[in-house]
Amino acid sequence: MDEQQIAILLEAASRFPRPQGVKLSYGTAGFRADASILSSTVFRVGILAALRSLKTQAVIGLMITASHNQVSDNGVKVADPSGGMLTQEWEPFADSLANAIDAEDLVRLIIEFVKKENIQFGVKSAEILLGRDTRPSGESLLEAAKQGINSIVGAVATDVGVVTTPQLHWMVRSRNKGMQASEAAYFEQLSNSFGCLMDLKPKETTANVMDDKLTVDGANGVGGEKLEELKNFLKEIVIDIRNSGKKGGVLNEGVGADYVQKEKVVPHGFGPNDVGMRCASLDGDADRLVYFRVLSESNKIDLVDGDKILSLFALFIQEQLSILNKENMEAKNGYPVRLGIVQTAYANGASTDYLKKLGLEVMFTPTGVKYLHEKAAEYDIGIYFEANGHGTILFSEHFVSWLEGKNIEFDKTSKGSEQQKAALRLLAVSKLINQAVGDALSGLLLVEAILRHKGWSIQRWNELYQDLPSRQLKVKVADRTAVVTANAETVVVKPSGLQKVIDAETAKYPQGRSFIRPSGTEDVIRVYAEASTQEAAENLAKSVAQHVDQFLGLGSN
Ligand code: G16
Repeated sequence: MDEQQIAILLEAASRFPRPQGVKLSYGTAGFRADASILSSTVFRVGILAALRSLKTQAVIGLMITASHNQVSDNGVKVADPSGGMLTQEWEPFADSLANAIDAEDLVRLIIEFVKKENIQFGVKSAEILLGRDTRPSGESLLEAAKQGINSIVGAVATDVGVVTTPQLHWMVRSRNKGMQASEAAYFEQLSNSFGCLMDLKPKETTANVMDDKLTVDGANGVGGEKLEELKNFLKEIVIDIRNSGKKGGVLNEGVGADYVQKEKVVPHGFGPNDVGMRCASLDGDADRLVYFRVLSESNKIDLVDGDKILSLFALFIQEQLSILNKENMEAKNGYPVRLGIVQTAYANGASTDYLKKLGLEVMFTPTGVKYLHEKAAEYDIGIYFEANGHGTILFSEHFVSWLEGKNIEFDKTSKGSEQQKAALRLLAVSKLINQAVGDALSGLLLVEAILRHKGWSIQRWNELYQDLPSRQLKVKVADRTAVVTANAETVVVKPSGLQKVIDAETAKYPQGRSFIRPSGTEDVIRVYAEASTQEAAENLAKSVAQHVDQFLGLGSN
């Protein structure tokens, strides 16, 4: 780094002083906090993104969002060249940059890191795609990010405007693959592959057993707005969008996937007229998706969560593979496709049992798609989902090339056969489902395509297995970092003695299971409990929360 670069950085950094007494950490999905204290953090992440682009010689993404958090919060996360999350190896650097005391300290850290990583300046320019969700604080924070990027000589910031988080990740991935990265290209890819799956529907299910109409809760965020545009490209599907933010509702307040999944009640804007209908809910930046059915009992829903979306996808993929393999496995050149499932400790126990009964390999990782994604990428087809509705399906490049070759072969030998249709369906899924990150819009279209393929109603889908009753609570504590967990967050290592009391509480309930973990996006400890009845799950969650409070809390429970 030359003197001129150092001088530019010092000058720019002095315009973004760090607020006193705030310690931030990169967390489950980037930095998140009250928007009013984030300018210096976002400025510094702008610098980090530019350095990452120089290091990888590829396009990097920077997204301003706090996803499911309240509207007054905001956050920032970085997308790597693959379109996935920032490599975990750089997270400690992100932490130290965000917490650098002043401009001099910041520049010292940058110089050290540039040397350690051998980042070359002036060889190639850096490019960063910038996106933001609809939060009112987004515009000024985006400006801070631009200034961070501009303080690295040769770095260019391209503002793609208001987008969903998965759209930005998709664009980064596409750009680095030399493909079109516009929003129009995204809508086109999703609608074309959805159309392809519709064309390949078995004839006998075209007489509809299901309702064509889907009603979507847009969380008063960017997802509803984008779905309004996407639906113009779609045939064979009627989508009614509510809570699109146009009528003045507040982002994530009594609406959205996080609210619906955690509280298991109808979101605002839905009511008795919707009883029995197929409904879906997106979160604030449209990377999570859950479905639900309004029950006649006031305010209650049947929740169809990420685990059930995962199960539907797994079932469909497994069916297509078995059609394909009928011929393929008997032939000498059969491809032993490795299909893997990845879940977290939040997965309902009944979903894991169901997936295992299908004969599938199920793996567990800690919470956060960055962990699930990494595991799923080890398979030819890796399906990962968190119960909260965040997930996707990854197809290895090797498997996609094999499928493409197979399809050409079928064209010559058995055009229009069931095997060819299965190959084409799998290829369409690999294009429809976002390969970069969990995406509520592409996930929604795949659910809709599979339900139409099978002629299933939401009720039929929900009957795949019956969820064990569960309850989630949060506990405010003085310092959430005091909780340290192990074994994919199922065991508390610190504070010592807490796991013992959780075990003792859990043992009191048939089919009881409970764990706690520090949130990576809010200042709380999360408590999860599952048991054979709803009352038992509630009681177990409550007593574990009380113990957490006694060990670490503010004494409010
Ligand atoms: C983010 C991550 C998700 C994760 C969630 C957990 O969601 O992207 O993978 O499940 O955080 O949050 P916490 O650590 O607070 O439990 P989102 O939708 O807020 O970006």
